[in-house]
Amino acid sequence: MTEPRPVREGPLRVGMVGYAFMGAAHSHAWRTAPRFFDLPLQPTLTALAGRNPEAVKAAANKLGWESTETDWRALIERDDIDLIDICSPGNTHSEIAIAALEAGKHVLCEKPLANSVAEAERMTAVAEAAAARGVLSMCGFSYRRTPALALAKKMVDDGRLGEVRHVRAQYLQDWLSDADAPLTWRLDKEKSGSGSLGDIGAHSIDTAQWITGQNITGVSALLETFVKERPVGGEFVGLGGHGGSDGPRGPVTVDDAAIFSARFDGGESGAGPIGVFEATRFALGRKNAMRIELNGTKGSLAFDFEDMNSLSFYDAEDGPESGFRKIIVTEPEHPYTGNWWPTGHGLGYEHLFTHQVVDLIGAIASGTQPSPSFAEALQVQRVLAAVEASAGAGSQWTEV
Ligand code: SOE
Repeated sequence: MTEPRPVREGPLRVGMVGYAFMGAAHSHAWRTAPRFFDLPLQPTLTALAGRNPEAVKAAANKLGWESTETDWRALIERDDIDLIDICSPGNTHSEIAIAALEAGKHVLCEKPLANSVAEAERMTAVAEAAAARGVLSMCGFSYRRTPALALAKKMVDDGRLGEVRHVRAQYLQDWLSDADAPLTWRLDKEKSGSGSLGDIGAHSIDTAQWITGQNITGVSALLETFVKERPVGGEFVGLGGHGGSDGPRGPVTVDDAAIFSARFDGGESGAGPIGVFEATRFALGRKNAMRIELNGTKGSLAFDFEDMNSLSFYDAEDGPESGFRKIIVTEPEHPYTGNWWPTGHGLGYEHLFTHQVVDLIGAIASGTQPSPSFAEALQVQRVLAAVEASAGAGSQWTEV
């Protein structure tokens, strides 16, 4: 932790790299945060960077950015930018984040932090040196900012579950079930680092470690690529789309699905839970089922993002008539929700990103390390690497 510094006030001038799915979600967050939260620093959408001049201008107009750059290096050189927000594919993260931090810009970097442990280690070393100079960084594990998951963490911290014995985490989507869905950058290992594992499994890993306050220490894993070649080009819709069955096809170089079992380090008590994880884009009918269930010595918690405004809680102390009860996480006392709508008027996916920038702005203003830090994201990266190593060695138990 860095020592708290005097509270800063004024603008926080943001420069963002990339403007697709994550770029749109982050733009919405920067625009919306000051309208619903009292912020110590006022974000301005100062400049957007992308390689194609026409496309980046069109995106800037649509998403509300004041100016554009066609090279991220130019963004970093500008003295009217305080923070670089990295929303480009994983293979670009380390170079941009390191250059930005060394130039004295705060950094928000999409997850997973990098495409390899070596890159993530370099980023973390630079981030720690920058933090000593008051230049801060955070990785965008946005699900931490889901009110129901933030409440789950609080309940675990408050001891409502007792000692956690089981972690059961699944991240299920189905947008690759169509064998003719196009070959996009998310299916290219060079650009994305890995497939379901890093894109969505990373969220489950981070969420599980954060809620339990424990690190994963070892894994045994299986990875599978069901569709080995996909159409090049084609109609791209949302994350997937349809590429047509007759044109040229190229190789899918990442996993379509990942499953692994895991041990946790036990934190202060030493007796850690065991975990089961599953990440896939082939679970037909499951659209964004980011789920986690925890069973402890005193109770259980269950969450599914497809019903994101609620959390299920089983309290063993309720006696023989007890059952899972559904907490609608929209009360003013619940995390983040008091700044939005009256009780019962739920939130959506975009709110996670708004909460993320609210927390980041608060940390920058007070000079404290935001979480997840690059060091926390490096631990997730190490778990991803252990999963790949284990799967490559016939599911052999692999220490993180
Ligand atoms: C971003 O946080 C992200 O992980 C995307 O990269 C996934 O594709 C999405 O489905 C969940 O959010």
